[in-house]
Amino acid sequence: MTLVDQTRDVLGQAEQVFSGTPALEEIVRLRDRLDAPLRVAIAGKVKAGKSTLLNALVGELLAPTDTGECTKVVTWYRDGHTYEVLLHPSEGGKPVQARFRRDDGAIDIDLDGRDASQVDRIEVTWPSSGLRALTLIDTPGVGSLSESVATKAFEFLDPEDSETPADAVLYLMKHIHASDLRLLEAFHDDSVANPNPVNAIAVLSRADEIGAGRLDSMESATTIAGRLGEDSRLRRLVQMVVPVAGLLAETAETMTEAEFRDVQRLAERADELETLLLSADRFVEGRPETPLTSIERERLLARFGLFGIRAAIGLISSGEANSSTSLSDQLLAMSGLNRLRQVLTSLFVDRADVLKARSGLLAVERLCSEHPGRPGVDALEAELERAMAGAHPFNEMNTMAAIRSGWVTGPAKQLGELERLLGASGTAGWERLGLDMPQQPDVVKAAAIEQLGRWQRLAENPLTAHDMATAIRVAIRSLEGLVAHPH
Ligand SMILES: Nc1nc2c(ncn2[C@@H]2O[C@H](COP(=O)(O)OP(=O)(O)OP(=O)(O)O)[C@@H](O)[C@H]2O)c(=O)[nH]1
Ligand SMILES: [Mg+2]
Repeated sequence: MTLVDQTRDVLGQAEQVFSGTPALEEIVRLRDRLDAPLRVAIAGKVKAGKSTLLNALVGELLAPTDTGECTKVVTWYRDGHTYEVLLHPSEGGKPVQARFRRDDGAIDIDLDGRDASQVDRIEVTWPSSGLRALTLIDTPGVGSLSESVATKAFEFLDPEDSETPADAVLYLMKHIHASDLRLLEAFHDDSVANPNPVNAIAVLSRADEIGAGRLDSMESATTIAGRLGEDSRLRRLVQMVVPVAGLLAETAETMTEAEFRDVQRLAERADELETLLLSADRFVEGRPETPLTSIERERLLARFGLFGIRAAIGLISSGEANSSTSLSDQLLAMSGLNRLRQVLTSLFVDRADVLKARSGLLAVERLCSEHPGRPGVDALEAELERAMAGAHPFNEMNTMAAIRSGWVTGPAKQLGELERLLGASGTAGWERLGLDMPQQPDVVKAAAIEQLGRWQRLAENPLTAHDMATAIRVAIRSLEGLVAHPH
């Protein structure tokens, strides 16, 4: 029986235990979630670049990145057959359909006179291949605006308080900051392991701004992200830190021919523009003899950022990019979005069933703890315990979290290998085994057998510390799984 089927059974049992109570509705919703795409929330401080990154990931300009009322409301973007926008009122009750428009920018939603505090969330259904595998949830920035918006984002990410809408989170940050860590901690729970990095990835956002627009900005961002990824405080909270220049990625994904031509015109005068490109103000106000008007330049700056304009001019003048397609491909590669997509696939999409099952089981656990005396709750809790303890993917997650929290100690290299075996860098066989690329099943199997022997000897060695041996035994099970079903 798969973990999802097992979760479906537990939810079925919960439905009986809570029939006739308000909790029933939530349980039905939880069951529907098992068949729907994984839900990933994009969170972070105000103006961290959340909506921009969402658009880049979808490959369309959907989420508004201005200062409108809608940026203060939690907004879901999901794939579907028709275009629809639903508003869920804060006071509860049925969602209402909202009018919306879309010209050539973000979706412009008419809140019909409501302000952000009167809308609990907006649900946008938008037919888009970029939303097929993941439903994305854009959250209002935490840390300024009004207190109430900030509090809402905290509640939204805290499974202890309410039904958690997200199975995983992408946390955007420009720098590591005490309040960033607090927000991340709020998203984690203590039931599977506390804190648990399995369903969180950090993005070092607006990476192009790190070197003040210099062309080596992305390299600096990669170095900083690597260092942050080694930081023990962060390692307890997220699986990894990926640098992304979201604006560049968004523009690369949605670049028009007219924009390409504008950059081309600038590139023809690349030499004269050098001093103009030293700062955004100079670029916009620049000399009148530049090929574009200052309004055109301002628009270009808003789309590409200073780094993006420089990079694009460089690629065109050197002849590396001679069409809008080749320019957008190269800017995309530079932006770090491809890497983030890879990470999302191997850590979230490929593991979607486990993460969804986890959300479902944790929600039932919370319902049980809220209704301790209710008939049937004890039996349900026992069933829950069986499902949680018996599932190897959960053991892998717990062990990974234990290593990350410093509860398992040992040589760093060994711990790194263990994490990888447990799926920290992806759950495919070759990723777990540390092979360079996808391999045929017989190659995976041979490598798994070789590594299995080594870890078994280590687990049996009386000098191996107890916690380490326990962790190794979980990894041994993972290896045995690969030997039986190499993939
Ligand atoms: N240079 C640069 N600017 C960016 C980047 N990402 C976003 N921006 C700009 O930063 C501003 C805020 O971006 P948003 O995507 O709206 O940020 P947000 O986190 O959604 O903001 P709130 O929802 O208001 O908290 C916009 O003007 C973006 O164009 C980036 O990677 N590089
Ligand atoms: Mg936003």
